[in-house]
Amino acid sequence: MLVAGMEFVPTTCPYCGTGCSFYLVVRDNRVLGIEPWHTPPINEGKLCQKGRYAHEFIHSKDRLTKPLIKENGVFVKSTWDEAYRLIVKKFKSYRPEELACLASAKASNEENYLMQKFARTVLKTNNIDHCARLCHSPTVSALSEVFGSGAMTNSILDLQESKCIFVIGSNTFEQHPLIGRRLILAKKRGAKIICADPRYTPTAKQADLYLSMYSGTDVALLNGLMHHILENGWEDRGFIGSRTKGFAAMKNTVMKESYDLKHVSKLVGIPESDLATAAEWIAKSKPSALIYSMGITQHTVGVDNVKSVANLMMLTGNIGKPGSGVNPLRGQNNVQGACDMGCLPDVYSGYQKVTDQESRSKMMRIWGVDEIANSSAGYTVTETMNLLVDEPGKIKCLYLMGENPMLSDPDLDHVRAALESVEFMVSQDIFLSETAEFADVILPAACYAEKNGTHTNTERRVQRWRKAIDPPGEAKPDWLIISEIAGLMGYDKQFSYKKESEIFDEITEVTPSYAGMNYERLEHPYALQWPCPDISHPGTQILHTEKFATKDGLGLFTAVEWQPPAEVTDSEYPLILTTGRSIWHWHTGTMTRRSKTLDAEVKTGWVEIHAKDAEKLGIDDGEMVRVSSRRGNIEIQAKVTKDIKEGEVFIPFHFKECPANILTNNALDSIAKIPEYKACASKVEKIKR
Ligand SMILES: Nc1nc2c(c(=O)[nH]1)N[C@H]1C(S)=C(S)[C@@H](COP(=O)(O)OP(=O)(O)OC[C@H]3O[C@@H](n4cnc5c(=O)[nH]c(N)nc54)[C@H](O)[C@@H]3O)O[C@H]1N2
Ligand SMILES: Nc1nc2c(c(=O)[nH]1)N[C@H]1C(S)=C(S)[C@@H](COP(=O)(O)OP(=O)(O)OC[C@H]3O[C@@H](n4cnc5c(=O)[nH]c(N)nc54)[C@H](O)[C@@H]3O)O[C@H]1N2
Ligand code: SF4
Ligand SMILES: [Mo]
Repeated sequence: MLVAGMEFVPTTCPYCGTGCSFYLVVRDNRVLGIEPWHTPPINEGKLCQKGRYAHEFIHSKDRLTKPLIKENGVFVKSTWDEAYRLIVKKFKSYRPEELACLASAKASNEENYLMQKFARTVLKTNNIDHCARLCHSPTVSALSEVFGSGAMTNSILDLQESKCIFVIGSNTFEQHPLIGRRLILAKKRGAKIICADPRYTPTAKQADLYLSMYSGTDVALLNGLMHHILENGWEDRGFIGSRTKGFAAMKNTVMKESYDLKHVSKLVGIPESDLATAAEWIAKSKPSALIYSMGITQHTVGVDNVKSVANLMMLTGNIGKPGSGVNPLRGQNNVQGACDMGCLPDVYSGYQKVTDQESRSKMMRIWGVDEIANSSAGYTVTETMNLLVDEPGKIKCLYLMGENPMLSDPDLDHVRAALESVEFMVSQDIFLSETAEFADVILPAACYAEKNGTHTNTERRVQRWRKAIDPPGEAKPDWLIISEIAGLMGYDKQFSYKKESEIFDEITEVTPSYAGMNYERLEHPYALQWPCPDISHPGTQILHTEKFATKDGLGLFTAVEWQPPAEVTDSEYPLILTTGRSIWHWHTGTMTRRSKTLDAEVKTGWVEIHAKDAEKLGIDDGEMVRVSSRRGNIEIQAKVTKDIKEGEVFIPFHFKECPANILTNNALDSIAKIPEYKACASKVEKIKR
């Protein structure tokens, strides 16, 4: 569309997994602003503040515009030729097991697909992972096992059909604001909203029933609700009998005395009567939906938490129907896609296992190579970081695309030690991040407005990015950089793409759930939701309607016992620290802190502390305090409030001058390998000057 010399380019928001659409307003190769695009169904032209100002970082003066090579500790501008020559020489010098790649949930499906293809065909390693590990890896592990598919079962619009929405460990109004809007619309249509969170968040404030719980007590809470439902005979026997297995063992566990409401109430810190009300609403509302996010997954018991959530919704027959479901809200704009594309150490695209010989042979055939990475799973990013410190020399080389672990991984002193022990590291980013400082070569990438591609939102909807302007200076799209390096490593035939749609066509060839898609079909403002198995298939809004995606078609109940977090409070560290986000900022701040509007609203971090705890410590609102854990300490402003549970403190992790991750615990879930960002022991002190 062209108006008075201005072009309106339709595209999708680069921030969160909601996947809102808008127009970029372009003139003279510059993005001037953002205008609403009303047709796409998710946001109907509405945007949160990040989407509204998603153009402001694009033309930042400090965008990377040329490759940089570190010489004697200083970054020096280089040509692409020089940078590529060095990278190829180094990559060729390592054995497959000495290399690891990190893909990016900020980049497109095409780019992520190529990154894992590069790792597996060129470097011959399965050591590929990305930030989903820190985020929804328990969802992928647990829901794949119990439902046969790790994705959100229902859709964003579908939430409006619900009669009761149970939000647990998700601050939907701040982290997925345009999904939050659907909660309000559901509420207007009579739905009851329940919110379980240790903080009285903007989401909790919209709820009809707020359950103020301690961090790390979710399984106890969920088992308690199931205990009460079973005690009252409110379970859906028809659904349990025809669609599931494993019920008896699950029932034996939740019916233990330790999960009756009296015991649970004490452990989780919620009045018995509120627990009883929640159980009754969830069981009787028909349909009820459940939404969860990081409050559930970021624990050493993340997988248990997700299985427990699945138990509750199967028990009440709330799967496979409109307005129901287990709805993990995926975080990054394309974290669903980066997982779908196989940027995980154990699967190719479409979750086809690297251990499966048939899948492996198929990949080799379509990729046109005789050899790819072996058939055992590679290392997760959290394992890689540990190995770098514990067994130096085992992994020697890192290729990172669009990730900033030096602020986003737990226990930053540990991360620093890990990055310092890497022999050769490439960081491909749009900015020189805290992590890029450790690199030997930095490659300048194009951002979302400067390339074509697709990305997949939290409800499995595959939507287009459309190129509006050229990248700054000599920056290139990630897909082109990866293809050029592959070409120079001797794989020019396998990476000979001229444009993004050619990569997408290959994705649809190897990935059954995307098989019926192409760029032409995705031009429609509604795009398509996977599974979309053939070219006439309309896409899928609700999963598991007739049967589950498991081998026998049944949903699997699991007996799950509550376990405390890896680190509990004591007299030295008496406060539970939990971490998370603000509506105004994005993760490590590389983009939002370069947006003048967002930065003007919230300039730095804070620690939320309950007024009674603050009073005991003699701390005033706004005062600088020291927060410590067993791993380190930071100085940060206190926000004294009644909107957090007593005994608990909260810090957003966006701000490099007061980084929450100095404090967090690197203890991992044994299956999903996610760190426990949501509960560790801490103390808050006045700073004596
Ligand atoms: N503005 C903004 N939006 C974002 C992001 C961002 O950085 N900024 N990041 C995106 C990404 S990648 C993700 S993964 C999502 C995350 O989205 P959310 O998971 O909604 O966000 P968080 O703030 O990490 O945590 C959610 C809530 O969990 C609560 N919580 C803490 N501990 C526990 C617990 O033990 N149990 C329970 N039940 N709740 C607990 C916290 O108080 C918090 O309110 O947001 C996405 N959206
Ligand atoms: N304490 C604490 N820590 C957490 C969490 C928490 O709740 N608490 N949450 C965790 C979660 S859920 C997540 S998802 C992670 C996120 O962790 P990260 O993914 O490391 O964080 P981001 O800041 O989103 O980093 C994305 C990087 O990509 C770059 N980028 C943007 N667009 C492009 C592009 O098109 N191409 C390339 N090459 N680069 C691009 C950005 O500049 C930035 O450097 O953080 C985790 N860390
Ligand atoms: S809700 Fe998410 S996708 Fe929508 S505008 Fe806000 S950040 Fe962008
Ligand atoms: Mo995330």
